[in-house]
Parts: sequence; C-alpha cells; structure tokens
Amino acid sequence: MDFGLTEEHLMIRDAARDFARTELLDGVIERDEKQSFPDELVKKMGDLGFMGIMVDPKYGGSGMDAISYVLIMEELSKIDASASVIVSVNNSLVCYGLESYGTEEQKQKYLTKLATGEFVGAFCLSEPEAGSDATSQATTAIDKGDHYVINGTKNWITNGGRSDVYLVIAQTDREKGHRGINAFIVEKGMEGFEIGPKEDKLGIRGSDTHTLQFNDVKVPKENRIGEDGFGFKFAMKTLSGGRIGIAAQALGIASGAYELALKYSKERKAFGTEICNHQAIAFKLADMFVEIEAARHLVMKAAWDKDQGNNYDQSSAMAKLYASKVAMEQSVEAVQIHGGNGFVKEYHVERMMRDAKITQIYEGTSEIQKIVISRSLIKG
Ligand code: COS
Repeated sequence: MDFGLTEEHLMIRDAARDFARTELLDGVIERDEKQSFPDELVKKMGDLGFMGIMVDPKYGGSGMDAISYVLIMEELSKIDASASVIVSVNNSLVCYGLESYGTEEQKQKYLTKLATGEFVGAFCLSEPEAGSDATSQATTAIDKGDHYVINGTKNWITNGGRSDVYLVIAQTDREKGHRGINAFIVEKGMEGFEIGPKEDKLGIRGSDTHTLQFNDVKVPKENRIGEDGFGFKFAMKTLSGGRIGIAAQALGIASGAYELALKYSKERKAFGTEICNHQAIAFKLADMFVEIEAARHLVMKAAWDKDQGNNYDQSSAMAKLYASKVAMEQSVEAVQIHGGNGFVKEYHVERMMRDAKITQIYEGTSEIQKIVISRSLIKG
C-alpha cells in the first residue's frame, strides 16, 4: 500500500478545503435550521468538478481517482455534511452506476449532465419495508414490451426533491427473487412520478430527503440499466463504492469536530490556564487524534483498493463501519470539550454531532456492514 499523496492530490484537497471554508461555511447554520438545499453551491461544486470526480472527462467528469474523491469528501464534510452527501450520492451511486453499467446512449444522455452538475441524481433503493433487507422490493416494474410500468413507494431518498435523474430499483419478476430485480432511469416529470413529503431530520438537514411515489410510471425499455435481472447486483456493487464516500464523510465530520475542539481548547481558559493544559482535555485530544488517524487509514485503504482494481466490498464496509463510529463518538467528545458552548449552534459542533448519526445508518447500517465483513471472512 502506498498512500503517498501526489502534488495533484494535495492541490485538489486544498481546493476543496478553500471552497468549504470560503463558500460552505457561510450560511451552514441557517441551512441546517431552515432545512434549505444549497442550490447555488451545488452549481459551484459542479463548476469545480466535484459532481463527477471520478467520471471520465469524455463524459464531462474530472477523471480523478478514488483517493482524490475521499480527500474532497473529507474537506467538504469538515464544514457541511449536508453539502457533502449531495456530492457523495451524485458521484458514487449515480455517476458511478451509469458509467460502469449504463449503455453509451444512457451515458451521453444523462451522465454528461450529472458529471458537470447540470443535473443532480438520486438513488432509490430503500422502501418503507425494505431498508436493510434490500431484496424485499415491493416496488414493481412490469414488462410491457417496449416499456416498463413502475408502481411503488421509495423512502428516505437523498436529493429526492431536487434531482433530475432517479435510479430506481424495482421487482420485475417476483418468482426470481433478487434475480428478478432491475434498475431503471426515471426522469423528473415523468407522468405518475410524484415527489412526496420532505423529511424533517435530526441531522444533515440541508440535504433534501423525500418519499417518492410511482403510480403507473411508463419507463422506456432503453432506460433499464444492464441485463434483465441485474438490478440487485447493480445496487450492491454501486453501494460498495458509496460506502467509501460515506466513510470519507464520517472521517470529515470527525476531523472537523476535532479541529474545532483543539482550537477551542487552546483559547478557553479555566483554573488559570488554557483547558488543553489540563490532562483531562489533553488526553481527550490524544484519543480523538488516534481514532481519527485509524479511521483515515481504513478510508484510504478502501479508496486505494478501488484505484488498484481490487475488490473493495470488505474494505469499504470496514471503512464505513469504523469511520462512522469515530464520527459519532468524537463529535460527542468535541461537544464535551466545548462545554456549555458546545451546546450552542454558533460553535458548530452540536450540528456535527447530529450529522454524524446518519453515517451509521445510510448506505447500509453498521449492522449491515458487519454482515458484509463477516460473510467475506467466512467465505475467505
Ligand atoms: N457485489 C455483487 N453482488 C453482490 C454483492 C456485491 N457487493 N453483495 C451481494 N451480491 C449478490 C450475491 O452474490 C447474491 O447473488 P447470487 O445469488 O447470484 O450469488 C445476491 O446479491 C444476493 O445476495 P445475498 O444472498 O447476500 O443477499 P441478502 O438478502 O442476504 O442481503 C445484504 C445482503 C444484507 C448485504 C444486502 O441486502 C445489503 O447490502 N443490504 C443493505 C442495503 C443498503 O445499504 N440499504 C441502504 C439503502 S441506500 S441509503
């Protein structure tokens, strides 16, 4: 393994850091309070190449590697995890899915716009009764010859109200179980496709999470992704990469909270000295740093595996499992180091603590990651 960052990696990391500090920081508290989606910032992230980081430049992407992707995700997430999840879903679930498994026509029609940020994408797998148990799809897609008719409900869809392109997983042939599942490209505005209520969430409140309703939505056959019955494997393969993005988001929340806690501890005085000089606080900082570095190694290893062409199902699950735990625990510690101020919005760490929780839930809960890891160990 060689995680030595190139000049290019450092440049892109610094560009993401600058963007996060100069553009995302301003208004992050207000977006969280009002649950407002950062439309303008998404356009700017598109201009910077952050919406199609790993996409081939011939489809409008930045042509960067997975290491660059996690560096960008960490920097954005240090400041605003709501903005970074928009980037993560668009990159690793939607762009990656289309680029890896879509037809040339699908890539020309959709990927070229998604990779530049002209379009935003959503990934629609979860249902009221199918979150972790993803093979239990109640949404149906009935084959009518030259088109499919989709009926059903999807839940907790990130970018749900703001997307132009929705990748929708549905059951085509129930008798075939998971081999009878397909993935479809559904466009905003297709007849019968309705955007339902927006969720009022604990964290990542600046991201746009909705229920979606499909009532006899006619989808042309050319909008199916891959061979008939490929949908479940499509979802699993795509989510493996998604988990690298969420692991990097968790790392960013943890490292962002740590940086704020370190800074605060060097300024705040108690008992006649800065609080970092008290061992109770100094040891917390040491523990935080070690945990975050350990998470960083797992995140980099998963990205490195992807860049090397290695299987990354296990390493992405490990990275997400560990980094999300670190994000949750260390954001709580950051609040503790801030004391009473940690409970106040203007110090940011209470938002980070709320944002951290979702990283243990979406794109596979921590318990699902343990299923993936343990199965890969047993299979050998
Ligand atoms: N890549 C390719 N194929 C995969 C795969 C992967 N990473 N993981 C599973 N598959 C395949 C299996 O090989 C199997 O195919 P075959 O029967 O042809 O061999 C098929 O998919 C079904 O797999 P399995 O039997 O393991 O399915 P399970 O119902 O036991 O579920 C888990 C497996 C739990 C791993 C899966 O349902 C999962 O990841 N759930 C969480 C989904 C999720 O992340 N939800 C959040 C939504 S996005 S916010």
